[in-house]
Amino acid sequence: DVRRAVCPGSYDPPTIGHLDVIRRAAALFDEVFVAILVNPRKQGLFETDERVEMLTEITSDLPGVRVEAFSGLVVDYCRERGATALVKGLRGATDYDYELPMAHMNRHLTGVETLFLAGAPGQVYVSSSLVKEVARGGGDITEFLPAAVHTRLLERLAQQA
Ligand code: COD
Repeated sequence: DVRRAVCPGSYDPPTIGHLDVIRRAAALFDEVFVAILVNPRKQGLFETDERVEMLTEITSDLPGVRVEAFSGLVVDYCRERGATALVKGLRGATDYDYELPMAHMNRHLTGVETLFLAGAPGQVYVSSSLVKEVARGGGDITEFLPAAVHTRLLERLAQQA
């Protein structure tokens, strides 16, 4: 039996925190689908295609990991891919409060389980939104992003300036 999991998120852009969760999920499951939510109501800094490219690049050393975009409900995406679990990172109580209702609702909908991985201690303050805010202000965020993502973020902000 092939064990499949989904790591869903916005990934705008992917950070070292995201990558840590994906790596650890890949060590636990045969196949991991990194699923980028297409949200037409929320304009991100990066287009969906760009997020797919970045995640594909930074996970290229991980066999069994695939990157895709999805829209609609994450439980339907899981069903289409034959995945029985969602894997999410927990940075702290705020993530927990946000994630718990979704975990219950998703299990109610299709029986899909949610596994929480404790965020790596040195990375629990890393988020896409903070990284973008600090980078916009000219702060150094090199160590929080995979190198390929860091380059793209600086390029994008320079374009906007
Ligand atoms: N350390 C550990 N984990 C981290 C870190 C870090 N530094 N940074 C991020 N993470 C984790 C987050 O906790 C989260 O689990 C995941 O990485 C993705 O984070 P984001 O910010 O990119 O993505 P979110 O939180 O905006 O994604 C939300 C979803 C897209 C998963 C959610 O909205 C969803 O499933 N939507 C689909 C529609 C749906 O099914 N809705 C009903 C749900 S009941």
